[in-house]
Parts: sequence; C-alpha cells; structure tokens
Amino acid sequence: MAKDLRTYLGQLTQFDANSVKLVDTEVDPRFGITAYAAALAEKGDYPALLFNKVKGAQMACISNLLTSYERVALYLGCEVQDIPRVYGEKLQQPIEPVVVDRAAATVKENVIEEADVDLSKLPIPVHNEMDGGPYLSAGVMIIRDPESGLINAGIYRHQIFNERDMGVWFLGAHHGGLIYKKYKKQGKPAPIAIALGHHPGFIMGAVSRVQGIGGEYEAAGALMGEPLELVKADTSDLLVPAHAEIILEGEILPDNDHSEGPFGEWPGHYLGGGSVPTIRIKRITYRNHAIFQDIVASGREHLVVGGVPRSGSIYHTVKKIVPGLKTVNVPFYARMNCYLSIQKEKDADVKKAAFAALNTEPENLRHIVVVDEDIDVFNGEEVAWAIGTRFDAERDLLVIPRWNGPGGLLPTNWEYNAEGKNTPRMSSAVIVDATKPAPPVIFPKRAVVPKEHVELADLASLRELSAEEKTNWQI
Ligand SMILES: Cc1cc2nc3c(=O)[nH]c(=O)nc-3n(C[C@H](O)[C@H](O)[C@H](O)COP(=O)(O)O)c2cc1C
Ligand SMILES: [Mn+2]
Repeated sequence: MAKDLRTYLGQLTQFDANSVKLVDTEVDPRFGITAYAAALAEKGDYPALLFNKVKGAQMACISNLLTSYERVALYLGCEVQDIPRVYGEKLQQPIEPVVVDRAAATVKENVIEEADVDLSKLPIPVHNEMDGGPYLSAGVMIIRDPESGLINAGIYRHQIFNERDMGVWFLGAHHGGLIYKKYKKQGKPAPIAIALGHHPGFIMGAVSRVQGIGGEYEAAGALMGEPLELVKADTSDLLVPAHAEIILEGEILPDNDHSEGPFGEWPGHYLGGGSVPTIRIKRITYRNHAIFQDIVASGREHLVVGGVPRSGSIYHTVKKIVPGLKTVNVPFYARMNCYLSIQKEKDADVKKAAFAALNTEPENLRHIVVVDEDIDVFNGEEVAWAIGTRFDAERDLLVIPRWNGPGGLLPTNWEYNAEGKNTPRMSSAVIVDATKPAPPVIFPKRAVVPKEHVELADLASLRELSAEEKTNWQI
C-alpha cells in the first residue's frame, strides 16, 4: 500500500495513542478549529486534532498533525538529534515518481464538476482574530513551468474569496511565483492543482529547498522512502499525487488580482498581503471519507514543517565547510534563530559555520548561535546556558548590519508609524559565539554527577511520605 496521510496516522496512533484526538462535537470553521489547538497549546499539549463535524462541511478536517520533531523523526525513522543529517542525506538521493492509472488513484474516487464547485462545503478554517477570511494553509500547489515542462510544487497561502475563487500569495523568489509570471506575461491562465492531505514526506518534500525549478516530487519520494504515485489531472496535463485526500484543479487568472490578508503568519504576527492573483477552481476530486488538512500558520505546526527542511539544508552546507558540525536546530519556537553545535578544531570554525548557515537561508535567519558539541541544540535551556556561561558580548558577538530584507515576513524588516503605514527596511543579523576556546586552551570543565552513579539511582523505589513520616518530621 502506498504511503499517504492515513498510513501515517496509523503509524502515529501506534507510536502514541494520545497523539491523535478526535473532536466529535460540532465546531464552527470560523475560529472553532484553531480554538481547540490554542486551548491545548496553552496547556503545552499538541495532539493532532481530527474534526469530525465541521459546521457546513461535508468532510473531516485534520489540524496540528506535525507539531513536534518526534513526529518527523517517526516517519524518517531516526532520532530527533539526527533529523537534520538524515533529512539532508535523503534529499541527496531523490526518488523518481511513478504514474498510475486513474482506476488505481484513490483521489479520483469522487468528483465535483465545475458547475457544482462550492468551496464553502470544505472545512476551511478562519484561523486568527484579524484574518481576512478562511485560508487554505496546507495545500500543495502544483504548476508546470511552460519553458522547461518541469512540474514545481510548494505550499502558498490561499485566501478564499468566494465559492470558486481563492488567492495565492507568493513570497520573494519562490519558483511558484516565477512560473506564474511566465504565463501572465503571455496573457495566459496558468493551470494548477492543489493537493490537500498526504503523507508528511510529501508535504515536507514540497517545502524543501530544492535547487532550480521542480524536483519536489522526487524530494517527496526520498522522504517517504518510496516513489510518489501520481495520476493525470482531469482538466490539464499536470500530474498530481494519486493518494492525496483532495485535489482542487483550476487556473491562476492572468488579469484578476484581488486584495488579500491580513493573515497570521509563522512569526506570530499578521504579515504579508496586498494584491494577489486569483485562482479559479474548476474541478474537485477526493477520496471516500476525505480528510481536509489544515496547518495553523501562526502556530507550532508551521514552524516545525518549515523549520526542519531548513535544518536539513543548513546541515548539508555547513558540514562541507566545518566537518566538526554535530547537528543543527532551527527551533520551532523561533524559526529566525539557528543553533549549531560543533566539535571545534579552530576558533575560526565558528564564523565559517555561522556564515555558511546564514547564506543557506538568507531570507529568514537572523540569529546564529554556535555552541560546543556537549550542548543539546534541541534543548533551548541548554543553548541559553551556553550563552550565559561561554559567551562574552564584547568579544563573541558579531553584528552584521542590514543583512535581512527589506520587507518580508519578519516584523523587524518593516518600519512602523502612528498612522499604521509600514515601509520595508533592512534588519541586522548576529552571530553569537557561545563556544569554549579551541584546543589547546583549557576551559573550566562542566560539573556533572558521574554517569555510572546516575544509572544506579533506583527510581522505581521512590514513594510519597507516609503519614507517620510526616508526623515524625512535623511536616
Ligand atoms: C505551512 C507553510 C506555509 C507557507 N506559505 C507560503 C506562502 O504563503 N507563500 C510562499 O511563497 N511560500 C510559503 N511557504 C514556503 C514555501 O512553500 C517553500 O519555501 C517552498 O519551498 C517554495 O517552493 P518554490 O520555490 O518551488 O515555489 C510556506 C511553507 C509552509 C510550510
Ligand atoms: Mn521549486
């Protein structure tokens, strides 16, 4: 059986039954879905949420699926510490997709023809208080480059405008936007398809940094560990994933721009927007008992899904320059930060590693912290401790003025005024060297209890105080 959203949900429930929760009461797609995620996040709980009864919708909705590194490590088959290395290695060995017959493609089980398209029947959430409307946040948009014929895929936010139209917001030099502009230049609509709900390897393959146009299907295959099965789209010559939950087919119109936003984005603020092209949906196909997939864009899931591919590409680049690199974390709680742990050979390793990381992800990284190999970069407290004990600002801080921007999704890349007008600006980057001096210098050793004694501690024998003991000690 080909891997898909359902095979992964099976793996996840087997791994930890509490990691998938069914919401069986009716919820309003306007704030109702994100309300559950937010209420649980307040308690530090991030289960995948499967909403069975979304008001006005005819299918289920899943949100919060990939909210932890453990869930990424689960499908990659590795430890959390090794995600960047394994991710980077897999992407070096792309797996070609295969095309299957329509009859074998589960996503063709049901069809909605053009005249019956009504996006309001899908459980599309309104996520945050000031969002401009419902947003498709986890759709993988597929488009063919008219020059090379290559198929490109990526996630782009889509605001729903009416029952058949939605927007598409392309950032910077993302291929999706570059390809759309080629069609627009010729005054032609751009055929597209949007895949919703699939295996995490497919979703993360689509947002991986693949050099040049296309290659995302091959990256998805590499991450899934098997060729991605594709099927021909019904309204164009695009090839779409055969086992997605839902495929929306349509075109980006060349001359029908529409105002978009605001939308709560991954830095946790309302950012982006303006005037965007319109996509007209012409056909919907979906599986029996389809599950619509959502990602809370301002929440942890977006940060995990966006951060892990970046850790993978940074690992790969930095390792070539500083072989002593141990691992990388672009943390899910602040994706503009990047923590590198290195086995330091020379003091120069720090800046070499930091600049390589900055140049791998020039758009979003602003704070590079380099630590020694004894610091767990997946533990923010350890990184803070390293900064507190091994970093001296005067000696170890390098500020790179005007590194980032102008504009984009980082709030610091804009100048604000009392009238509410924003102007794009450049913001700085910093390198924080929180490493000990390179050998042969001797630095104080870290205080630890001997490991063999820690292992001897009989934790199973611990119990509460008895009433008698409390009395004796007058507690
Ligand atoms: C949840 C999520 C939402 C995203 N939203 C957008 C978006 O609205 N616009 C955009 O240009 N990129 C967005 N991205 C990033 C792109 O999908 C990603 O950088 C991708 O690699 C771009 O591929 P491309 O260069 O082939 O277009 C998003 C990523 C994630 C994980
Ligand atoms: Mn691409």
